[in-house]
Amino acid sequence: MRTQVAIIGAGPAGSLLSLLLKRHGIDSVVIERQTKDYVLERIRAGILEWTSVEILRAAGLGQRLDVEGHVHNSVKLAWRAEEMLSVDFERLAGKPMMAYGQTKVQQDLYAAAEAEGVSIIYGATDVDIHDVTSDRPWITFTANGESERLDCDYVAGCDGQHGISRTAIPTSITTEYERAYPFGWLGILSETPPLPHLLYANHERGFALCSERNPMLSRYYVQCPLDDSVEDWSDDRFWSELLTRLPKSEADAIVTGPSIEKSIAPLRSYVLEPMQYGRLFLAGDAAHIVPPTGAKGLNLAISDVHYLSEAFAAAYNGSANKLAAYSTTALARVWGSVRFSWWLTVLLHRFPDQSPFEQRAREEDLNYLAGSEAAQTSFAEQYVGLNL
Ligand code: RFL
Ligand code: PHB
Repeated sequence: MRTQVAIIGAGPAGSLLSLLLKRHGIDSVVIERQTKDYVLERIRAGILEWTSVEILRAAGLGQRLDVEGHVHNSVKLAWRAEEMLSVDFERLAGKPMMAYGQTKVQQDLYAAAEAEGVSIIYGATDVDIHDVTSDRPWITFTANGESERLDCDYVAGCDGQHGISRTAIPTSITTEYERAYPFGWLGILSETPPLPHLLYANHERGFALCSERNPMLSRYYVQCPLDDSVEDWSDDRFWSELLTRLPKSEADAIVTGPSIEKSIAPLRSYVLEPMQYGRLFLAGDAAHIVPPTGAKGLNLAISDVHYLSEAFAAAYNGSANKLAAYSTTALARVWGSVRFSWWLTVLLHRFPDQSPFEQRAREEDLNYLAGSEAAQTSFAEQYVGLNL
């Protein structure tokens, strides 16, 4: 087989990249380890920056998003079980954000890929990348029991946190930046009406977050110890813990019900530099991970592939400058979100070894945010997403 761009991984980064390339008349083949249903069933992100909404619309994926996406003009922050702040995005940053689940984004991407004849090979194993420092790289993999070879001009590594693309870059030329956090998020979905706004809470028992997927589907999270398992958390225990961590007025407004999904995710910040080696370009979680506080992971995957598709288009039109600058361009935006999600994680969680001094300092950070329009403007700009 031969194509122009071989894309490894058909998550949001890989499948969106294939569509954006198609818009530029560039062919690609996407190689995905999992089945299509497996990818579609993963419950992950829920919040789109306005920049992401615009990129998805421009890629022709706006139809359902504009009907089913819920535009939010603000988020609320709560601390000390009583203080509350609502940050007004539209007024302070000039744009809102949108609640639209990653599950729906992925469904829209696969539907568009199918309608437009993008080639996605599911269930591929033993994927390996060869000769990326030559101008004729190639990929090998096994699909349907057959060994396959795919020749290409470029390789896009969009295979997420546990992918293999990253390992094709020699460690002698890379730098890894990492921060692991000593807690996880226990998340549930419940078929109950959500709060009308997003709410992040710092409480002495730990962080809590109220979010949504649609008018009859709520998404809630509580900070939990890393070694907890979902079996430790009955629905009753979850609701009681969530409600305890929220100010009373918010807790009173929450409608509880049976959970339909429950999972625990560890929190981690990670960046690999550079995001390029020869003709291999990394995008999305393959190159960087952020803790979910601040909702940046999916949005970075989207902005990375926006930059990468523009750079490939320019290269096929005879100008390689954007492709040479891709890693630097993408990393500038990545670090903005890495810093913001790290800051918000530290601000809102309880660390097992934190001192009373650190907690008071965090509360002061929140008091300052509440009292300063300049601080809220800075928060709003970063939450709704920096410009491309
Ligand atoms: P993905 O989605 O992991 O997709 C990578 C794909 O590559 C495949 N793959 C391989 N394919 C072939 N060969 C191999 N060797 C392969 N190895 C892996 C995988 O099967 C997969 O299909 O990465 P991508 O496309 O970069 O997208 C990144 C986002 O999925 C991720 O950043 C977000 O989900 C993070 N995230 C959030 N991001 C937000 O912007 N807003 C949020 O509100 C938000 N909430 C979250 C989140 C992530 C969470 N978890 C569980 C990690 C909430 C949670 C709980
Ligand atoms: C979600 O709805 O899953 C969500 C919302 C906000 C975050 C993280 C996750 O910061």
